[in-house]
Amino acid sequence: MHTQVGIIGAGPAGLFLAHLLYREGIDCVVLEARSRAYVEDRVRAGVLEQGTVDLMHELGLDERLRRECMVDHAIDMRFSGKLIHIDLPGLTAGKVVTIYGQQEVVKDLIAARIADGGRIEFEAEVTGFADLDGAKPAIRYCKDGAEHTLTCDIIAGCDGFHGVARTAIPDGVLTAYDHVFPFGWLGVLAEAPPIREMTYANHDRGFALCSRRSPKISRHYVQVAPDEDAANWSDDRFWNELHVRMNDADKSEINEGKILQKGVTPVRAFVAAPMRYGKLFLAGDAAHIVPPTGAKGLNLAAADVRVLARALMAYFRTGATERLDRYSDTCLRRVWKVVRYSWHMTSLLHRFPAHSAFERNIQIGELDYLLGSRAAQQTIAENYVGLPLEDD
Ligand code: FAS
Ligand code: PHB
Repeated sequence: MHTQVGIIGAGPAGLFLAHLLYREGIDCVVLEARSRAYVEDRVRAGVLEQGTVDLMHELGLDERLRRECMVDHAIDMRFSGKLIHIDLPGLTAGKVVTIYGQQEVVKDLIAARIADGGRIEFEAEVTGFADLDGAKPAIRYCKDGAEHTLTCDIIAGCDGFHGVARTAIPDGVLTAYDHVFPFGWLGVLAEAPPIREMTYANHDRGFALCSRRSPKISRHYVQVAPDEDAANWSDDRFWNELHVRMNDADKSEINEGKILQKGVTPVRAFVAAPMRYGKLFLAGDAAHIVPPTGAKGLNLAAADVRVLARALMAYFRTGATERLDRYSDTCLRRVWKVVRYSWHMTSLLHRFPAHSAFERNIQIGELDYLLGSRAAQQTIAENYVGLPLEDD
């Protein structure tokens, strides 16, 4: 079997890329290791920058998003009994963020691809490659117990941090930048109305975040040890800790409810450069992981594949390779700005076990400065709503 672009992974990166290529008449096949039900049920991100919402609109896929999403006009930060309210549109000439679960984005993208007759092979695990830097690159994958080969003109590695594409690049080609934070996030999805604003807390006992997925579904997180087992946290223990860290000790604000999903996510930053080897191009989590504090992972994946799709359009239409040759540098400029912002938000809002009293006071001092500085709040706001996309 042959296709112009072999895409590994049916997450946001792979699915957005498939739609962008289909729109340009470029043939592609998506190979996804998991079942459709599995990828559609995976609870992850929830905050969409305007650029990601615009992409859904450009692809004609935003009808349900517009009907079901929430729009956030502010974020709050709580510390030492104080409240920082960051007015997003007031500080960014009218910009806001959209709340719509990643699993809903994935459902919409999959349904549309299948309706268009697009090829998505589920339960098709990629096991190897051939000729990545040659004239006939190929993907080997396993499906229904049989080995298959897909020959491609180009391969897009959109298979996430634990995928196989990045590891197929020979030693000595990639430089990996890895920064693991000394804590994790215990996240829950709960059947409970969210509080008024997206709210972060830097409490002596640790970070907490009260987020949302809809007017009836909350998404909350508390900082835990990096190797914490979610089984150690009963529902009561989670809710009690969240009330305390959010300065809601009298439980008058945060609504409790049935917990639908509970899990621990590591907090790390990772970047692999370059995001290309021969005919293999990496996009999304396959190339980089941003600390979840910035709510950027999905949005960065969408930004990568916008750049890749534009480069592939030029390549297949005219044979021009300039945009493909610039792909990695173009994406990495945005990646490092977004990693920096997410690293800063993580450093500002979490309790670091190894912090000295001096470092703890520096952290509180920075929050106090943010409380009183429009300029400092504008910096957070312009990154939170999403930096402008480069006209590469
Ligand atoms: P994905 O990981 O979404 O998709 C990769 C796909 O490739 C998967 O479906 C996988 O099954 C498939 N795959 C892997 N190996 C394969 C193989 N060998 N063959 C075929 N297919 C293969 N971001 C935020 O902004 N906010 C959050 O709160 C947030 N929470 C997160 C929680 C968790 C537990 C995780 C893991 C990530 C979270 N993220 C969050 C980041 C997340 O949203 C990613 O940035 C986003 O999924 C990136 O999309 P993709 O690059 O498409 O990778
Ligand atoms: C989320 O809802 O998953 C979320 C929201 C804001 C963040 C991180 C994650 O900063």
